[in-house]
Amino acid sequence: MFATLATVFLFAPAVLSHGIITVPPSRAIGPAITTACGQAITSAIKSDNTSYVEQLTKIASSDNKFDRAACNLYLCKGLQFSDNSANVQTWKAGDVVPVKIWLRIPHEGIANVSIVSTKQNKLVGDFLKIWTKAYAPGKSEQDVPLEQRDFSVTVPSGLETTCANAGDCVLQWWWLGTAAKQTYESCVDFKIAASGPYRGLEFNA
Ligand SMILES: *[C@@H]1O[C@H](CO)[C@@H](O)[C@H](O)[C@H]1NC(C)=O
Ligand SMILES: *[C@@H]1O[C@H](CO)[C@@H](O)[C@H](O)[C@H]1NC(C)=O
Ligand SMILES: [Cu+2]
Repeated sequence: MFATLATVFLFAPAVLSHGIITVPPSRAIGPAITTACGQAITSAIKSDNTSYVEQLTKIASSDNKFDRAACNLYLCKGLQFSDNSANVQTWKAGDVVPVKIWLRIPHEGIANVSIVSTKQNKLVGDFLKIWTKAYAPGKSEQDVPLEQRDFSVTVPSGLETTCANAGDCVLQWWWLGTAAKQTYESCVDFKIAASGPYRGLEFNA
């Protein structure tokens, strides 16, 4: 009995992998992802929200409810804005945003943090963080340098139009375990607060 339990615990981390943004709150499942991506993807993310995209792609290929046009697994793992509209961060240029990653299982590789416009799945502006090597080394979360999983980013200027509306942009953390060939993504929904000369008036209103 004990041996069986020990075995379960030893093997659990290999099944439950690998990383997700925990601060600010990141995109999670809801009814919209089931409509777009099918029940199999929803169930997979429900059982492990740190899983990698290649695994989800495989799962999707055997679910005929997977809608390729509506579900881009390479953008926030297919997680949908409409399931997360209650969790939108409001930022303005210059804000320093603390970001925490739960790096459940490391796989050494490369990573970056960027703003992505969701309509085009395109990078907006420069990378906010970039690791061109040696991201997430070691065997357990403690082996990963703290600055790779607990850092902050500064909200750039110039997003006032592109990211004015919730759902148009996400803050995306992207990580590729180069040897493992596993891609991880996690997204935070945000909008840029209206700013400029009318700020005082709004305040008084
Ligand atoms: C991810 O799953 C963990 C439990 O394993 C949970 O505590 C956390 O809230 C989930 N995060 C998201 C964004 O779904
Ligand atoms: C940064 O992340 C994107 C995904 O948004 C990825 O396609 C790209 O290869 C990464 N670039 C670098 C230099 O890490
Ligand atoms: Cu792995």
